[in-house]
Amino acid sequence: MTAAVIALGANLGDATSALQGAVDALTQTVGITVLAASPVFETDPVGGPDQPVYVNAVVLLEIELEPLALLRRLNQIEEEWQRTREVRWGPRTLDLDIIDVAGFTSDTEQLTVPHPRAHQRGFVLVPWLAVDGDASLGGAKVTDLARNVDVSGVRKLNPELRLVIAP
Ligand code: A4P
Ligand code: MG
Repeated sequence: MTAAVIALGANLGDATSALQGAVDALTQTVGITVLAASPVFETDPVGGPDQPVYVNAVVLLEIELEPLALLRRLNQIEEEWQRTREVRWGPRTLDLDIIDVAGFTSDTEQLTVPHPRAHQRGFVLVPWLAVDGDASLGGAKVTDLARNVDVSGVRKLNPELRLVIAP
């Protein structure tokens, strides 16, 4: 069993349903156990064209799959939500990124782990800390990383929305 951290994001269509749908799909995948999910955050878009606000969350997994098999499964779930890729950092119905996999690194275009931009993105670090206050990334504490990042555009939904992990 290997620990893995996944970031979820969406800003088109019924974005919160897409995040919940992704958690449901992960829960139903052989070789994946969803251990915990952060609350859902509303976040101002970073980069890309003028686009709607996002919802973002982070889930903690235990995987018995190879990281590339996990990536393929994430891409499949994105496709189930009609994910298209037109503009870099553009709006999307569902984005599932592998942030970190315990004991694993990869530096290819197909799969870069740890995720090369996670350490500078409030929309990843803040939800991650909300589900794991002791998290670390590439040898740094996520609390320390978050101190050096502008997190003003990251807001918890009110009332708080938690993704449900079905048994
Ligand atoms: N790929 C390589 N490494 C990974 C990885 N660790 N996890 C490859 C997932 N995929 C990885 O992915 C393009 C290719 O990256 C895939 O084919 C895969 O093999 P993509 O989902 O089309 O691209 P992306 O997610 O748009 O790219 P990128 O550069 O990872 O995006 P970022 O940096 O995550 O930015 N603002 C807010 N507020 N919230 C957001 O969620 N997201 C982005 C995307 C921009 N601004 C945002 C948000
Ligand atoms: Mg992505």
